[in-house]
Amino acid sequence: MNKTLCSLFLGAALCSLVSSQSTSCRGARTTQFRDNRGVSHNYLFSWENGPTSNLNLDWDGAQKICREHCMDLVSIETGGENDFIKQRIASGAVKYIWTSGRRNPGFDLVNSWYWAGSGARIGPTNNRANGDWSHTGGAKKPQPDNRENTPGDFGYRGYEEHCLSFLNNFYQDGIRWHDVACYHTKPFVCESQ
Ligand SMILES: [Ca+2]
Repeated sequence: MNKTLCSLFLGAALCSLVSSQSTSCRGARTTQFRDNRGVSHNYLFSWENGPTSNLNLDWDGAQKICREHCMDLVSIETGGENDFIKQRIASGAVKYIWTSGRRNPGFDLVNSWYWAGSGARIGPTNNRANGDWSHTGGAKKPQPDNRENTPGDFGYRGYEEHCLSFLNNFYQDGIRWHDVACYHTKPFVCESQ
């Protein structure tokens, strides 16, 4: 609600209370990172920001919190940005995080990945140079493997793995990208575009 409408319907005092409680777009602890192209974006690491420090959310819930801060889940655009995110995961000893990476359910594992935050496509996943996919996972297959939706694979539950997470050395593979079913709850990283 904008200020004028708010005053009209709620009165100035209540209006100012409402506005002080909608902390959207300000108040969150963010960090700026400037990539090698000279582009700067702000990042919110859920575990470093007081009100979100203990939150583990599914992908939709995490994206909703980012939106409330006028951000999106993080989209990786450069190797430097990828390293920056990984360093923060390592220094916070965070087990895993959500990014904005997505694949539409039912679409193929190779050509259908994109960043929901920036709208950019992720290159074909069968070229290992496109991104930071792990060489392994719960079923000992290179990522993305859609393991939870692959009958016979370890941990099969019939859910598509169509969200992109960094896992922190889960499979002795360092901090790497994995396709994960979106219902899992995790800390998250938001980014302002
Ligand atoms: Ca997987």
